[in-house]
Amino acid sequence: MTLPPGQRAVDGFPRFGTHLHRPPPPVPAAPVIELGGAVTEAVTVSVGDLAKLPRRQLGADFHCVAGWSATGLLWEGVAFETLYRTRVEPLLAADTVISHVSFEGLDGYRSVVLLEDALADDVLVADRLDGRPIDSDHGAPVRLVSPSQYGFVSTKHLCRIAFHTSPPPDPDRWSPIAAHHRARVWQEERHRHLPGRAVRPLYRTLIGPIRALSARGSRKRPR
Ligand SMILES: Nc1nc2c(c(=O)[nH]1)N[C@H]1C(S)=C(S)[C@@H](COP(=O)(O)O)O[C@H]1N2
Ligand SMILES: [Mo]
Repeated sequence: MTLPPGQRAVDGFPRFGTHLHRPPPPVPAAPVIELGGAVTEAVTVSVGDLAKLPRRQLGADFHCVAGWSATGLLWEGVAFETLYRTRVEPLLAADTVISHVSFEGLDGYRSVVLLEDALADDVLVADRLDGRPIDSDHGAPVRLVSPSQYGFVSTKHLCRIAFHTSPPPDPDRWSPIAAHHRARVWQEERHRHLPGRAVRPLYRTLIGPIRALSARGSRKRPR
């Protein structure tokens, strides 16, 4: 099994976000995803309606920027491209050129990617993992999954997608661990200002403690 540079396989699929000990947000009774930003009119798509768009399955490994990889996951959902072409493009004015997309979670989390990366073939708005509805640990009711990019791109508990014609303001811009704006795992694009290799040793020492802190995350995935 080949993993991207600097990654190591872990057992199972830990809950391993930046939220650590915080419990996952409750799932609303009638969850929706808001489509907003540089659209002529913001709309909401119910998660139920989303699931009726043409569906696809995706087998992939999942790579956290801290260096662990969960292998052999099976996701199911709707390609982001399908959502974009059918629900977003009709809302764009003729002279609007989208360059960036942000994905926001019910817990206030947000990731930003280039539109061209979001439209890649392996980017899904997923509602199932390994044959079951996605549980709260992994992003219920729906999450983004972009396995060619580091895990921080894959916003869980997705509730809003915003479309931008220029890079949205980034409060973490000057942080040493500011997210790389492409975050491609095979290019080891971990951070914006630091070479990917440079942070490997530090992260490696943190994986154990982070995993322990991430209360529900130490559970092994049933096979
Ligand atoms: N809403 C939300 N999404 C999130 C995060 C988060 O804290 N909140 N953490 C990100 C990070 S850093 C990683 S590695 C993955 C972890 O996914 P998992 O908890 O399913 O393992 O979720 C990403 N998506
Ligand atoms: Mo991560």
